[in-house]
Amino acid sequence: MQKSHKDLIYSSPQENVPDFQFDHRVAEVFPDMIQRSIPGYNTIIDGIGYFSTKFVQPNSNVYDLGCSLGAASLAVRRYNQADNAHIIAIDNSHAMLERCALHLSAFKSNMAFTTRCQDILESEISHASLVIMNFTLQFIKPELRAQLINSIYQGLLPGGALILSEKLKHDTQTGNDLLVDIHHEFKRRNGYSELEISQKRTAIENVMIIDSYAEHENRLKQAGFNDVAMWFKCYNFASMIAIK
Ligand code: GEK
Repeated sequence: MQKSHKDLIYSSPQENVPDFQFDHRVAEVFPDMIQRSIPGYNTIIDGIGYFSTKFVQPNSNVYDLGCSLGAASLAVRRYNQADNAHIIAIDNSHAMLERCALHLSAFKSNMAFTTRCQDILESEISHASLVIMNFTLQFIKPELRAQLINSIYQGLLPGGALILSEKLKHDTQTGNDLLVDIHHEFKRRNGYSELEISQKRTAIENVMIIDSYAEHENRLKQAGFNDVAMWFKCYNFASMIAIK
């Protein structure tokens, strides 16, 4: 494993905060950034590994879409013994994928893997027993999300599942403000300053557009998933499992 550094990207004042990008600077600090920013991240990764034992079928594909450094793929490979299953980890950030390949190859497993530097909107999903989108859909243009969920549904085998984790918007202003506030408190307690929190917020606001749970559930149901369960929620972060 390569060493992960402390996330200090937004610790000094920036005159114009540019839009957030998954570049080399972010890849270098990503494990620290994601741990200190997403409540329950480790629980979700571990849950993905556990669920994979229920869904991964022999001779099938598993897709990790927007894999970053490969934490979800690693959990699946750690938990899973399915014969001849293959994991395909996809990310369009070269910096992320380079490190992901190193992480995955450092861990021995029966499950073969391929890494692909590709836009997930252009990735063919086929013969899949499990598809994972762990905090990735929120970075896809809202108008393109339904088509992506439809193509995942089409590429899944009967009985296959999509695990979808997202930051959520709450329907009412007061409720939403409370969830945003407690999430910021979570970040403060993890050592982020007010400046870091507010500059990160500015950087991400045009890049990460979040939906409500109802919007996700409707989109998943429209695509054909008739069993959608929210299995994790903490503050405004949730993970759903949608079964074909
Ligand atoms: C984890 N799943 O640790 N095509 C491919 N990749 C994309 C695209 C796209 N169109 N858009 C964004 N990404 C990971 C965490 S991070 C979440 C996922 C976060 C990639 C982007 O490069 C980044 O690596 C990832 O999606 C989102 O379980 O940082 O909040």
